[in-house]
Amino acid sequence: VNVIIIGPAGSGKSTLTQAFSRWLKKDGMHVCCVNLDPGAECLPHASCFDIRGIVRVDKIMAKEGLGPNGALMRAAELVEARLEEVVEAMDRACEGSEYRIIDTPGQMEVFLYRDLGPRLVSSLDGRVVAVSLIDPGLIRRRSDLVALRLTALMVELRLGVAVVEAMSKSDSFGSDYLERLEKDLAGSFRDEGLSGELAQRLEAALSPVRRRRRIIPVSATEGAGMDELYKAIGESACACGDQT
Ligand SMILES: Nc1nc2c(ncn2[C@@H]2O[C@H](COP(=O)(O)OP(=O)(O)O)[C@@H](O)[C@H]2O)c(=O)[nH]1
Ligand SMILES: [Mg+2]
Repeated sequence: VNVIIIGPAGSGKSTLTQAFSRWLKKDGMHVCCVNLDPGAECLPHASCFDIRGIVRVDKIMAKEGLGPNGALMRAAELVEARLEEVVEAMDRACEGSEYRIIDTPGQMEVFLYRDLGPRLVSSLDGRVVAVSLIDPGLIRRRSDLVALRLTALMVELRLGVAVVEAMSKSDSFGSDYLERLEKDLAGSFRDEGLSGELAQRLEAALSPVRRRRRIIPVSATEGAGMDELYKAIGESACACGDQT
């Protein structure tokens, strides 16, 4: 199984990659972590394959005199141009592993909205499930949750893979937090003005998705929710019917 971790910058992708791989390895599973973030400064996980061996944002900044954003875009371009080679090297590095966890660039638009994500996904061997991470720190009002959940749909649309939704940093909120949020969503958004109105309409349109896909709370720092995450990934991988 290939598990692609996607989410906004700072949502906890790299930390989760490390925690989840450690949890899987505890049961003797052969796990391979892949770093696809050319801009990562230091990583919490030891990766079998690291894109920084091919392209590094800091080197591009120094060599081409670009700022961090420009250099990241340039890095994505370079990776896209050498994608075949990247996938081959990644496959070699991960040979024999049952589970491959792929950590994506800090800025998710680099992976999601450019060619990189869709092209990479279509070159992966075996089943692919994406974990769309929601950062609880970005939720100030109910319409924020609706907006953040659209990311999972965008992942489905752009990558065409099964998606599991998880909320990171569950150690920072109470155990009934998600339940309360979901209940809240059923109420009126009128107090949130124009964006509330739109959020309410989106929420109504999306409620079938919401019902089939529960948000899984996970804490990478405390190792909580890993079993549920594993189960949800397994179920999604089977549900998409690909038996390779
Ligand atoms: N409290 C808490 N903080 C976390 C957790 N996971 C990540 N963080 C913090 O969130 C920040 C961003 O994490 P990182 O994994 O680098 O995010 P990324 O940009 O999505 O890869 C770091 O300061 C982490 O220490 C968690 O489970 N609990
Ligand atoms: Mg990261």
